[in-house]
Amino acid sequence: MQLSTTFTLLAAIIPFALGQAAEWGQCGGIGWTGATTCVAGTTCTVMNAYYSQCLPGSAAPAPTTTPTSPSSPATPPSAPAPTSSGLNKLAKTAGKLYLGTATDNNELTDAAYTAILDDNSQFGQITPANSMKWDATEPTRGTFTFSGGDQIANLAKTNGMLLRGHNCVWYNQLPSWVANGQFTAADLTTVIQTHCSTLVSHYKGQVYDKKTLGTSSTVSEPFNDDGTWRSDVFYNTLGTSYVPIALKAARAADPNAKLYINDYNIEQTGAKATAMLNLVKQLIADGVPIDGVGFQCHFIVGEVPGSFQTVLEQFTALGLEVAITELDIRTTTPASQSALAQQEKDYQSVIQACMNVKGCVGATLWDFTDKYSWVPSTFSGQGAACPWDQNLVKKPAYTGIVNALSA
Ligand code: 9MR
Repeated sequence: MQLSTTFTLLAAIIPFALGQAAEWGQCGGIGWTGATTCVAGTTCTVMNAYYSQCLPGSAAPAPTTTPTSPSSPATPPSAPAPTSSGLNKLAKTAGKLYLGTATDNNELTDAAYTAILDDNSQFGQITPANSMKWDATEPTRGTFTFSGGDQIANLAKTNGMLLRGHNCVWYNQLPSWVANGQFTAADLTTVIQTHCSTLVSHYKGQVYDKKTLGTSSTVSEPFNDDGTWRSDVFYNTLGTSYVPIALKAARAADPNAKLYINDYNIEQTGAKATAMLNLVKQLIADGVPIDGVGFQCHFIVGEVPGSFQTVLEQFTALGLEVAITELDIRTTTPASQSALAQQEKDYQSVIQACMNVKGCVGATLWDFTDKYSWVPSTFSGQGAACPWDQNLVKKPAYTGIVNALSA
């Protein structure tokens, strides 16, 4: 699933009555030739110009014609009533789908860590940090291994959490047979289609509740920071066409999965955000399935971009949903008291931007504790990026998130 996109899987699919789309099924959209009415108890709802879906409830009558223009941003499904004051419960109370975290398989033997991870009042969604990536799932061509990803998917199911897949197509963590494959365009097309299709099919319906959305990255990090396309095996062999190839394969594998593109340094107005906007506009114009854009939000203390909310709104204005997919805010270590105080403000402002944008469905921490953060091994002398510290104790950053979710 790593073409810097994210797709959402709807859980259970109710068998559909002849001539009517099933609950959660597609019921309209440009190019759609299937059923345009929904089974009883559901309503055909325009998600965007290219995708209408049968959602539970009986509000407006189902459209009988194909929409021809983009609709308003998708509204997150209503959230269950809160039962406690953990981050996820607060997020749901505020109308978001979830507050989630990344996790990794090697962390799951740490009982003190899993005691927090497994608390679904804190986290309502998890993303596997590594175990659904290409090197983990198809290490040799045609041989798929899902054991690591399944462990995370099963954890989500056990804990009543949403699952965001990560990812179909990404330049990084590719096995050498892909990265150095010397493919023809036709061969690489087949390789992408097989990988995305097999991966998305395997996790089809792997979420706990049919009323909620599981998500997976389909395409990740297609751009350089200056907004030009990243040079990798996909772009160098197929040009920009690798993006629709992956998205279409994912949609075919699970029509109910929401498809996202995911990137970093698109959180502020500028060349890279503009490149992503232009990409998704083109995908929509071409009828390519795309449901949302993920903003990774790997930030630095004191440097959270002021234009983040504006950028989120530029994407939701296209009828897409948006999500914060990999949030952490790093600083020089050891962190000073003033840095931790600034980090609290920074977490609050990032979450507040999502709160202020209706089409922002939720936020995912890129792990919740400094104990397992990717930052120190990548940025020498940097770290302390998460809301819980090395000892699994909450930092001021936690309060910043609570303040935004409670505002
Ligand atoms: O958290 C992941 C870390 O364990 C891996 O070593 C690293 C390798 O590339 O990938 C990290 O996750 C990345 C994510 O998949 C995509 N966006 C950037 C994340 C941080 O590097």
